[in-house]
Amino acid sequence: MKKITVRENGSSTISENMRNHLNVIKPDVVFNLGDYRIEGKAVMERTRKLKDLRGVFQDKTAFGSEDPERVVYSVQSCRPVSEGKEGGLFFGTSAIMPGKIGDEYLMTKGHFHQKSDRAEFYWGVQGTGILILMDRKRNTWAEEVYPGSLHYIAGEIAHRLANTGAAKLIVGACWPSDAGHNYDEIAIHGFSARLVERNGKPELVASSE
Ligand code: PAN
Ligand code: ZN
Repeated sequence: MKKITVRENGSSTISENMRNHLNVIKPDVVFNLGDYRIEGKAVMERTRKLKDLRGVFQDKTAFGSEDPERVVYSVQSCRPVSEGKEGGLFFGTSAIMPGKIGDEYLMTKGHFHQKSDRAEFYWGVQGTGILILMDRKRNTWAEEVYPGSLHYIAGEIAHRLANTGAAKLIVGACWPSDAGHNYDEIAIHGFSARLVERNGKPELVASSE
């Protein structure tokens, strides 16, 4: 993981010394439209392997027969301010590998935000997938994700991405720097529906748990 250079007081590291009147400067960060990598300052990356996703997939036998070191997804994020700072934004990408565990598509852990009223935008960049959403009453629904699709995830809505295609799924995201992640609720109670392949197609089915 790359070290993030964010100042103690949470102010932006990005080009502060270049903010002189009438200066025209290069951006400190670039979203590379060739490989969809974020390059530049204050960029960090986290990779999730199967061993990090115990309890996420329903089919424990299929899960157990897989290589725990298999990479499921990675998240890059540009964090110009400290995590937790009110008023800032983070920009990120999630890249989810294609494949299934049993009949369930590879997917992210999923979370509510720690400050649970904080919203987020997702947008489809490459590949095809499904954004699984769940409200506080445990109603679960989903939106199709494809290049150009735009998804507004309101506060109090848990969210999880699944790759239903044959290629890597890449999704952009923008969220408030004070949103945080609450993984515990999903780790304990899960979503109330699972995304499985039925007759070659993705289908949301009520969880048996
Ligand atoms: C995304 C997610 C990313 C990985 O950046 O963090 O897709 O999913 P998990 O965090 O559930 O493992 C986001 O929603 N940020 O708020
Ligand atoms: Zn989120």
